Amino acid sequence: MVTTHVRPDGDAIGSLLGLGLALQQAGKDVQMVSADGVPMSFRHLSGSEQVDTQCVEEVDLIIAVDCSDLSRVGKILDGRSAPDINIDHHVTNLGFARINLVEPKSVATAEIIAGHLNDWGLPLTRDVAAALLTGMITDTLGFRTANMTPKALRMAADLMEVGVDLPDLYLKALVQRSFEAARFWGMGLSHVEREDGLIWTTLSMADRQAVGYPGRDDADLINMLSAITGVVICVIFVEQPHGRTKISWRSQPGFDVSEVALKFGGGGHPNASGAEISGNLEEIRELVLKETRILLNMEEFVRSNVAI
Ligand SMILES: [Mn+2]
Repeated sequence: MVTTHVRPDGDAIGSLLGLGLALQQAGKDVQMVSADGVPMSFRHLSGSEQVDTQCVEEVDLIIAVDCSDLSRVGKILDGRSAPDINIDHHVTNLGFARINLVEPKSVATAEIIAGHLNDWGLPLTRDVAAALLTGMITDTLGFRTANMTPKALRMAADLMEVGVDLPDLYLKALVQRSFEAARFWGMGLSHVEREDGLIWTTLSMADRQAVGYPGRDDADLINMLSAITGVVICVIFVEQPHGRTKISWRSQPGFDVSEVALKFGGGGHPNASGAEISGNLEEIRELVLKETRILLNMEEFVRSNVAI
């Protein structure tokens, strides 16, 4: 079984399909499992129709991809042993498996898999390349995040050489939006707030229902907020059922928001992190903004002193 994290993003699905299909090509009997299925924006990828939301059969080996800790895998592992293999690029990875292949310098888990396929004797077919390239495109927002490397660009080129259509993958994974998502953005943008370099907004359950947005995520609004001029750190609060709130942070290089996310039981990357907590939305917002302000002021203090 190959599995990935709850609320899968493009790297989760791309890594799941890329590794799963490559193992199948090599003659392995593979089940690909994602607790929350495959989001619409990645269903064009070959193999996505095979992905189950639970594992029904006995398995000999469990591989988790793009998961920083066991809780990210969701209910799939209930009653099963911990994963045998953990392949991930999150700096906060807890090394929860028997074998842990964690490469934080990789821009995506898909890049790690692409880089090792040959070592593992696995074939790079067009379907595998399309899945892995999708993982790299999405985690780097189209090769423009601060962690981009020449190595990653060369890897993307190698994946293109196999014959995948980069502009088409790019369009489907990153650019296209549903009408409902656009209206959901409108909700979030209408009450965005700013305080110096900190910007934040909230998407409530009522907002989601009003526009008919089907997901429980922020429809990637965070990426548009982080593009606003002068923003150093942005935070988005997405209200969830059962009194929970999902929080996402994005930051400029030099401001490690994964530290703040960890304080709230979450994790991620220095410039892109998340957490999910229970409690009163207003109280959560105050608490999270307070901790985020501390990070912002602390880092700015260090920077101004270095500048002198
Ligand atoms: Mn990833």
